[in-house]
Amino acid sequence: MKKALITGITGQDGSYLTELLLEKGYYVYGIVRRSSSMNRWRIDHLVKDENIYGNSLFLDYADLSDDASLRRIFSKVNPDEVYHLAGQSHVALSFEIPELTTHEISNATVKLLEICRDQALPPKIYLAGSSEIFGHAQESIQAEDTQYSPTSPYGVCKEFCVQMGKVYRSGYGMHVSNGILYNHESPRRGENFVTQKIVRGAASIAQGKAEFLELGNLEIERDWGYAPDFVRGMWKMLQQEQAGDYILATGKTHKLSDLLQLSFEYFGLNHRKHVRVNPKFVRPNEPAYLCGDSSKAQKILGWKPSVTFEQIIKGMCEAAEKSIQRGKL
Ligand code: G4F
Repeated sequence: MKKALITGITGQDGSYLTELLLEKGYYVYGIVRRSSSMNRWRIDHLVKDENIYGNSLFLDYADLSDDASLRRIFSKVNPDEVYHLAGQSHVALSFEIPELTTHEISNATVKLLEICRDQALPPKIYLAGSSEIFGHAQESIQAEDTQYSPTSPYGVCKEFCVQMGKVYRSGYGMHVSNGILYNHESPRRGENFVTQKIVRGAASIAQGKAEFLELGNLEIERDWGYAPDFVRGMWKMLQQEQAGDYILATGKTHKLSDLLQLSFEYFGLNHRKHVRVNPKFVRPNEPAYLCGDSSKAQKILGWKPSVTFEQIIKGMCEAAEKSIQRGKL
């Protein structure tokens, strides 16, 4: 049985990846931060399952800013594969806290790469890159060789990690793959990302708990995919003999107004009557449009997206409706 170590196991991608790896018969080790408030709801069903937790799934306290705790876990686990998903993941927030973003994304990645390099048998490594590295790209559809032109501290840090991944791959012959992922959503998406904010905002308005939803830039267009599809791509990258950089994207974009229309209509509402712009949610700078070409992943990994944008948003609306029924929204 292979052993996988996941940083960021409690996040959207970490939770789906854990399910996938457990299905595939892995031992999964997750690194969790010690904190006064438990934020493990995405993996709660696995932790509460006695057949899983303690048998094939293990959680260890460590922190990416704490060298000793990380090294201890590596000595204990000796992982075959490392999926590095942790770090500040909110683009808008990176303008507010650029230093912490740099620390959590860039420094932490170098630290992890160095620890992996020190292992007797360095594990295969997945690094979570982002379409934000393309920023104001010249090409309307970006591929792996499109020039990077990030527009946010987050994008710059992610470019740094992608470049570092290449350096460790070419310099030390390590198996480091960069996943350059476009937006990917699911019912487990955090509430401060626009899909979940809109779905839950519409649900609140439908219940009479609010009258308006305040958003930032309404003129954007994004390539939104489905998170469980994307974690399949991460795993496939580490099953290749050669490491590489891969874009995971659907190749189809939608406007924010499409997202608003689908979500509000699901709850029987007209979004035009309930949405207003609040400048506090407008970012200082950002790409208006991002669309990815995943031909390389399709050809080499045999990866392709399986769920449409409409299905993703419907699934998120259904999940919000269930939360309402359980009195949780
Ligand atoms: O949902 P978002 O916050 O995601 P964003 O910034 O694109 O980042 C996500 O996808 C990246 C991959 O491309 C990841 F690397 C990153 O970690 C994260 O998962 O915003 C999507 C779009 C933006 O253009 C934003 O300006 O929606 C626009 N938007 C408009 N009003 C808003 C809002 N976004 C948020 N979060 N909140 C708003 O009120």
